[in-house]
Amino acid sequence: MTQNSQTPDRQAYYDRIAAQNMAPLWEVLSGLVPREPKTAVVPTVWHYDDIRGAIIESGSLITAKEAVRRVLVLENPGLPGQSRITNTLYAGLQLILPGEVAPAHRHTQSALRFIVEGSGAYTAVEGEKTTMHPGDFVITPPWTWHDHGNDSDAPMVWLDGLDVPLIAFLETGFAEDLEEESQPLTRPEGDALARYGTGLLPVDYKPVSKTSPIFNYPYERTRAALETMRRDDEWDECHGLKLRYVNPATGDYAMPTMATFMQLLPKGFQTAPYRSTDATVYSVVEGSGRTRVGDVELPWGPRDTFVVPAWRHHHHEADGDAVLFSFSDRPVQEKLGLWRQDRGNH
Ligand code: 1HN
Repeated sequence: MTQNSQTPDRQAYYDRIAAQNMAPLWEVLSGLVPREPKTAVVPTVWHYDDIRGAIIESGSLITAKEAVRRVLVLENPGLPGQSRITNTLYAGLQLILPGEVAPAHRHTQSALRFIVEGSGAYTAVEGEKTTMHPGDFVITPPWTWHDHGNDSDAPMVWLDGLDVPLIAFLETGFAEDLEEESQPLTRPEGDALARYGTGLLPVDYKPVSKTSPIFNYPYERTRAALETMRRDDEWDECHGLKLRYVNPATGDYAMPTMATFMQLLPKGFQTAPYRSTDATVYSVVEGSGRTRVGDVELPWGPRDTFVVPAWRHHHHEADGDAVLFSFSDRPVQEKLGLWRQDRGNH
């Protein structure tokens, strides 16, 4: 699939057929069908200590109500101005101050929240509130009413991950606002976790959506699972100890378009080289270390966010025990039979 040479008569022909809304495939074929994924996404880290000042400052510039969602978008420097952290995913850090409300709306984009700083703010989804704590993984399924509020006495910051670019590509975005600022609550807090998140399901339960019915996976439980499992001392050479969040009603990923994971890398662990076709966003919960993507070194510590592009060899190094949350578009790729991984250097 080599590029063909341009001659004056060919160019004249291309100009003529362009007027008929046609173009020669042979001039673009190799770009359309690359030998392997070529990505504009650049490996990047956002150090929380460096950006926290700007996040807090946004709180004095605009209210959550006026902003609707007061978020600093984490823009991949390889995709400037596109509100993307990867080709298919959006990420941002959202600030909500004590007493504020981010008004209720719904949209077809799926959202995840991963709590980074503060405790005690809530999100309400389809009539149920959940109080959020650092390390909790919280879901807003497509087309569900959601509003956030902070009844605590400290600012709260979380990482938002959405499939916004993917939905834009598919041209399937719809959204609407609720008339009231906060939605009416119809179920007690903790109802979903009790109903679906204890290894039990209501006897006649049939999944009503492609998203997990659990909408807060508390860090306390996730961390305890990792801590108990580490006693087996069985470490995957590429991942350490890595768990995926699951929809208990189907066994599938918790969300239809975004896979979410939590992994433990013990003190001093260095993972083996790995790559996969799903560009992945990481949020560091505990510990420090670095991820090497080719020649690029991404040093990280607690609350940092970093992104590894698709199909780029990388490995992680943990200084002390480290816990990493991550998400990607892997469920979409798997359902289309496209997902690939490469464990090792060759
Ligand atoms: C959104 O609805 C939220 O509900 C956060 O908190 C970030 C980014 C793009 C589009 C919608 C939220 C968003 C968003």
